[in-house]
Amino acid sequence: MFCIQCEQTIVTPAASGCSYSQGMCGKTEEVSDLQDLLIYALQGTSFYAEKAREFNIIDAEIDAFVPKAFFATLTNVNFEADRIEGYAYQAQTYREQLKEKYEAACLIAGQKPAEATKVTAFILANSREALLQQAESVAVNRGKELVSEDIMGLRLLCLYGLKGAAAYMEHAHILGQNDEAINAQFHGIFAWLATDSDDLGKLLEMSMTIGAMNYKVMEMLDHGETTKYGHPTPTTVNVKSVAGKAILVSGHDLCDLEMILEQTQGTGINVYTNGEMLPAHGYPGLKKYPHLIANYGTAWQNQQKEFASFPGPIVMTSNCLIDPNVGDYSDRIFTRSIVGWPGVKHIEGTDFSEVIESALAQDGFKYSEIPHEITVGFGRNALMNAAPAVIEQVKAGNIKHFFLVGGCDGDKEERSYYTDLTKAIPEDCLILTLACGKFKFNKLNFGDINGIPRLLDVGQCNDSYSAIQLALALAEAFDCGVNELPLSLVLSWFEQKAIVVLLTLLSLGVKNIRVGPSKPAFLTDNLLNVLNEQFGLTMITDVESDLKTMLAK
Ligand code: SF4
Ligand code: SF3
Repeated sequence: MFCIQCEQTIVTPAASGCSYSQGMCGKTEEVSDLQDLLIYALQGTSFYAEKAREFNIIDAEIDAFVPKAFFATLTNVNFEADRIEGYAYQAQTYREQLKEKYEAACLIAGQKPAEATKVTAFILANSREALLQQAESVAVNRGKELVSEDIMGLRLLCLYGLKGAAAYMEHAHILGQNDEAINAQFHGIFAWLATDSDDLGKLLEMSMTIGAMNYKVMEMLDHGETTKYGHPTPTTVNVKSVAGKAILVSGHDLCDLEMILEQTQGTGINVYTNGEMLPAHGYPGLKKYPHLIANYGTAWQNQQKEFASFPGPIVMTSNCLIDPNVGDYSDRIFTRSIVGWPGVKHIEGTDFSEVIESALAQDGFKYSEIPHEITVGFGRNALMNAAPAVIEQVKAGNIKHFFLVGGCDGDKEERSYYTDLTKAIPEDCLILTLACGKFKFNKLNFGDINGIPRLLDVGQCNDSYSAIQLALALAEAFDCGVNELPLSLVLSWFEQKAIVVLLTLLSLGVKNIRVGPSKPAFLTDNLLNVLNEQFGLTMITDVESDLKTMLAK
């Protein structure tokens, strides 16, 4: 096993990355190895998906499958060996289908078909034992002895970045969005990564291409969310429990939440959001349900404690899932889509009656707590509507600086930096936030600047596009580049979605981003130096000195 894709990876003097029998996240060696085989098999599918396009052979089912199955290998998504293995065999079947069609088209056109490569000639063994023996040859760090750590780090940066983009593609697909140009580019990049390039320049360029592609993916995702559920509007959300039966919905998938809200109408069951589902309260198409009652808990790393004390079923619609056996709620948590944990009930399709039955059979909350309200819903449209007032306050000297403090949450103690930073940001500054890292400070009272709330919650990590749009609008209003704005970005990373959002920002030319709490273990010091020279990217240090530097801008 070798996996180094997330912030909690095991790094010791003897090992860089999770490489023993189990990853820090609970992913077993077996699952990790099967995930490597799955990725390799998918790259073979992408190879022929790209080639077949030369003859306009496009298969929508396969185009949807590849990013979805790739998403299953993202941190804290799928821990089930059987399902990962099933996806790998499916990828191989799809590869052969496309190959056949492509070669037939070549024959008709009198053209020589592309020669088989290692990845297209690879045949998955037909037993688990034999598969696991094959895994080492396709591990994500295969051939590490042949290349420098910098090259390997860049390969992984590209692979993990593309994985993040695949996750966002799948989120967009669920919302009914699809873009042929993105699909074609995605397959091309995925197949290219399987060639194991050792060209530093090309790999760096590819990382920027992935970031730029992801910008289009995020735009598509934003379009999907806002056409389906309307533009989020500033909305207050209670973060305390309300007496009554309850269902908790976590993850990023708004469609699942909508189905649950529809199916629980009139049952007396209250629906709570958790983690990255919090921004759902801002969407007109979702907040119209009065039983979308409140938000419960904080970010993913606290779920074993928080889910354990939730008196109803929990639905995990996407990342991030951690071991449900620790908090002893594995019999009342349900997974959806690509998410999986051995022994946990998985729901396919659109029928949530099992979840509803589970909610009715459990106690629910006995008492209502005294409400505590926070405000969400500063999506793209709301930000644009607020922009003239914000610009006026900047011109009047009442708003001096903007901070975007966003990204993933996590377990490490150093992450208190983000709480301390937001507390220390002067009162004449606005703070934009997005993704689950916001739970480090979103219940604090930041007040307002002449009616403009100082903390603006833009939404999920999926909504990074909205924050970029505000930055572009401000730059236009002040007739300068984004880098000239009094704007500082302080990001927190944990998994591969954050990696691709960072690549997107870099590909857009955004400079001087700070990232924390620690550097991705797959990035060498050399690579960080390159990113620092080209983009001014730095790691966070301490609140006082970082703030001083940022405010001096
Ligand atoms: Fe380790 Fe993270 Fe990979 Fe899990 S996802 S095995 S914690 S690097
Ligand atoms: Fe959080 Fe997983 Fe990254 Fe969507 S839910 S930001 S960590």
